[in-house]
Parts: sequence; C-alpha cells; structure tokens
Amino acid sequence: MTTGTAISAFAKRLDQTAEDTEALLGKLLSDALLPDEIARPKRLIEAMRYSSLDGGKRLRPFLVVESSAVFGVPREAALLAGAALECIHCYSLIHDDLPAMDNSDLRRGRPTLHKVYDDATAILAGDALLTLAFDIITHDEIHSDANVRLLLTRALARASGVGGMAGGQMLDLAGEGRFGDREPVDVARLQQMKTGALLRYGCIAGAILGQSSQKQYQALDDYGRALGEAFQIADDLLDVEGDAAALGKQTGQDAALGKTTFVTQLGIDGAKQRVRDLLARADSALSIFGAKGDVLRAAARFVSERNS
Ligand code: GRG
Repeated sequence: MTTGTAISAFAKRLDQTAEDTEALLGKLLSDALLPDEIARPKRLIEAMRYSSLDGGKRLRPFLVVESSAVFGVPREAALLAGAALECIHCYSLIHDDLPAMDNSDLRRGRPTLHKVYDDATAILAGDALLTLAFDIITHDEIHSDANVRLLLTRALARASGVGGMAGGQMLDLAGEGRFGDREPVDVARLQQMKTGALLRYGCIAGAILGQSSQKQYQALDDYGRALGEAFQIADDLLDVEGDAAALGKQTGQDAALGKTTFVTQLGIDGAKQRVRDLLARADSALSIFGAKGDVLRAAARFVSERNS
C-alpha cells in the first residue's frame, strides 16, 4: 500500500470508529438502568453525556479496534473495550480541567464541564465515568473467556491508576511546585504515565483480546510506547506553535505554568527530530505484522503530524 492510500484508508477508519464509538457511548450513557443499579440521577447522566459525546478524535478506541483487527477480533468486542477506554479518557479530561488541576475554561471547543455545571457535578461525572469504564470492560460480550476479560481489566486499572495516568498527573503537579518547591521532572517518565499509558493500553488491548503470542504482544507494546511519546511531543509542540481555534483549547499553557516539557528540554527542532525517530521505531515494531500493520503505521504518522 502506498503512503497516500494508507493515510486515506486510515482517515476513513478513524471516522467510522468515531461514529461507532459515539453511538455506543450514547447507549451506555442512557437513562436505562442496569441490573442492580437503583437510579441514574438526571443531572449526573447529562453531565457525563456532555463530556463524552459529540467531540474528540476517539483515537484511543481506534487503537483498540485496529490492534484487535490485526488478530481478527470481532469489531463489536473491540468497540466495547474502546468505549471503556474512552470513558477513562473523558473522566481524565473533566478532572484535569477543574480549578484544582489545570483550571481550563475550554475543552473540545466548548466550555468545560465545571463551567457549564459546577465543580461538584464535574467531580462526580468523572468518578462515574471511571467506574462505568470498569463495568463496561467486564461485559461478557467482550470475550467468552473470563480470564481474557480479567487481563484486560487489570491492564486498564494499571494504565489508569497510581502507576499510570493518575500517578503521572501527580508527578506533573509536583513538578509545577504545587506542593512546595518544584520537584525535578523526568519528562519522559512523567508523560509515559500521564498520557502514554492509556494510548499504550489501546495498543496492547488488541493483543490481549486476540490472545496473541508473546512476540506479538511485545511488538504492540513497543509500538504503543513510541506512539504515546510521539503523541505527547506533538502536544507540547502544539502548545507552542498550534492554533487555539483548531485545537479547541487555549495554547501557551505550559509556558504560563513554567512547565518542563519535551520542547523545553529538546528545543523545537530537537523535539521534531525525536518525533521522527519515534515514528521510525513505531514502524519497525510493526514489521512482524506485514501489511496487517498498515493502518497502525498510518495512525502513528497522524499522531505525530496532527494539528488538533
Ligand atoms: C486528572 C487523573 C487525572 C489525570 C489527568 C491525561 C491527563 C491526566 C490529562 C489530560 C490533559 C491533557 C491536555 C493532556 C495532554 C495530552 C492529552 C491527553 C490531550 C487530549 O487528548 P486527545 O487529543 O483529545 O486525544 P480528544 O479531545 O481528541 O479526545
């Protein structure tokens, strides 16, 4: 496949996954009660819907779907696992925007949840999305083998929790000097946790669902790590060089907070070179999948060259 063909196939598939994820999240976030639930308060479910529907690239569900496609996993199962991952992502955005964290007014081109509702509703909507993710990931439809569901669930917990995203956020705040003197920041480690862990999960989820060999798992793990770092460097570059309108959020926030980022450490040209190196690493990790890895290869390119 030529690079151009792979990129247009990628764009179509990303759009389709975004559409399917939107429909699925719409159903999962309906008023309908699940067995053992007592009531779904209107304000809470509406707040969860506000932050989860009608926006976002749905890159994380896309990675789950495409890493699963490599192993011929049924699309419906992958979409469900992707929806669980997207719920965690949306919760992290809600909490990250709160006054106690980044205090942002704009997200996905719209006012942030706590601006439209209030801080308490935003905290609860984030909590409920996090919890819902762990409900979804255990659905029987994801895999007939309960052990596969257990492995997926444990990996999701580890990507999201103290040793993953939440831990990375803590390191980030400590580096800003929120708890006393600024703590020294290992940017690569921090970002591997804060943003990389969920993206990597999207990639290894396919290997878990597809009951891959150890070698195939390792390949997707390597690919996911390279993609996660490239994503973050692109994010740091966008904060310096990006367009707020295209991004749907303020730019220049890292500099305003005096944050150590890949750009402050490597400079703009150094950061761009690092992205090129990571792209090459992502490509080479996928080599064992041959043409089956083409869409994931295009995804890595999209992540590094994105403008939103
Ligand atoms: C509050 C526990 C907790 C964690 C917050 C991941 C995170 C930690 C905060 C997100 C804030 C942020 C702007 C991180 C930089 C990279 C990032 C995750 C950007 C948003 O992801 P996209 O571009 O967003 O995939 P869309 O809107 O397309 O889903």
